[in-house]
Amino acid sequence: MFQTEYAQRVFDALESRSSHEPEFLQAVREVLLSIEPVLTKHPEIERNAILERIIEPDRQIKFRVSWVDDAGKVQVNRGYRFEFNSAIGPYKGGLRFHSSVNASILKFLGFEQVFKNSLTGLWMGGGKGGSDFDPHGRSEAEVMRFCQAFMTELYRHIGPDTDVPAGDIGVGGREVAYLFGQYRRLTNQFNGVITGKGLAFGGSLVRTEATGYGLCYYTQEVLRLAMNDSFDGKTVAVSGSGNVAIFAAEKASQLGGKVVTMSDSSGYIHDPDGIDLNLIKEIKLNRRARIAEYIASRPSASFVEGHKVWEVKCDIALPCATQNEIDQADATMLIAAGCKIVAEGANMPTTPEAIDALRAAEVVFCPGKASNAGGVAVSGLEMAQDSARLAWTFDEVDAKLQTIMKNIVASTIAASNRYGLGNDLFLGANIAGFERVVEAMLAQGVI
Ligand code: NDP
Ligand code: 2IT
Repeated sequence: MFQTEYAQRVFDALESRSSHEPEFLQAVREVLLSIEPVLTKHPEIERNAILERIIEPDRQIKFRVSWVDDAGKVQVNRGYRFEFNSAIGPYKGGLRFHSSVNASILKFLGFEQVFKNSLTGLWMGGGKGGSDFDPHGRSEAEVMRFCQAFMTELYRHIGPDTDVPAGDIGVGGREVAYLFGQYRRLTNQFNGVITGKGLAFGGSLVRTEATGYGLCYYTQEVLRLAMNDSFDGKTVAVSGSGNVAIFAAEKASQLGGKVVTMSDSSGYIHDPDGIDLNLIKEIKLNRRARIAEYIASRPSASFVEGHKVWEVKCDIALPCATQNEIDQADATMLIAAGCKIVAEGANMPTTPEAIDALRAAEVVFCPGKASNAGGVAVSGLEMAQDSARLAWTFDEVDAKLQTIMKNIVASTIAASNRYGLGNDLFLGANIAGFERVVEAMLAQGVI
């Protein structure tokens, strides 16, 4: 499967140790396959056991989270933080609260985050954490008590120069605020220990919108360079209806696209007239309700239970829900329907077989660690503002986000060209992200 003996050996060893961690193996395999030209050109990577070190988290923290629900019953969840790599900055990456959370999923996310954060050009290492707690259906008070219990263990491991969490699935502004409050109470410190905070207490403008907006800025730049084209007049399929999906849909619409689908874990809505985003925000952000409620107010729309959005014809596909949500059959449908570009807003939403199918069919494929880096990039800008004790305007942060996303496109294409791989966004992202971390690890010695 691998061209180099080194990558094969490292992957085989990982596979035998981590056979119970399929998502982690999937993420590592993709990166190792992509960076083989770098291994061949730079034998010092093998001499210094960089691969062996980069696939092993610096630190793995697992803890019990005990809390009391509204009925007075004691609940126990698992909490985690995987501090993956800090060669280029403090560990940085989100917290996921979802019933499916386990070590494999958080290790894949932490591993991806190392290279994503590297691509932003900012000083951020990689980490990820979370819990198998499911906020759906929980009261405000339960969410607060859970977040306080979670932070009561996590606080001793994190800090503004050590490890800076943020949101991810199931963790938005509400949860970040409760987590921050408990950190402040326990440490008696007010600092930039977590990003995605409210604007009243150290948050950054544009952080809420950043992942979705950044995804569209990235996609817009790729459309321009690869096809001399734009969002204008394009039909866009978005999956998910959370933080990333909503603001991807908003920016895609602002740039002239027509977003016709959104989804949640129960199914998808199709609105051929274009999704009414104010209605979606009311249902998903204000009422925290199910997406099916959309059709009650929109006669033009339909709800398809238990299906994925990829059966709807589109020019641009923006998967913004979760990992492995586009499989080979979905890719085949997208290709047959004439989809031109798939840009990942979620982390690893496309299976390896689907990526191969899309690339073989010359659908432009934008890998998440590049295309969804806008969220963590603005987290990095929030850290900078917190350190400086000042706040930039919306336009200042938005302009910096646009520059970062364009730079990611440029640096990934440049990396791909350096290795004679043409303008390959997929290989280039893995190579460019990897090279910077390797440079820092080599310079800093055996750690
Ligand atoms: P949210 O919790 O705000 O929204 C998640 C959305 O995806 C919801 O619509 C949810 O539906 C749906 N979803 C989640 N899990 C599943 C599943 N197993 N099957 C089907 N649908 C599912 O999360 P975000 O928008 O923040 O995150 C979405 C993706 O983007 C994730 O992959 C995340 O890692 C990635 N990401 C997030 C960033 C951020 O800044 N927030 C930054 C970069 C990437 P339901 O409500 O029914 O569960
Ligand atoms: O996957 C991601 O990049 C995030 N969930 C955001 C991480 C962050 O630290 O802002």
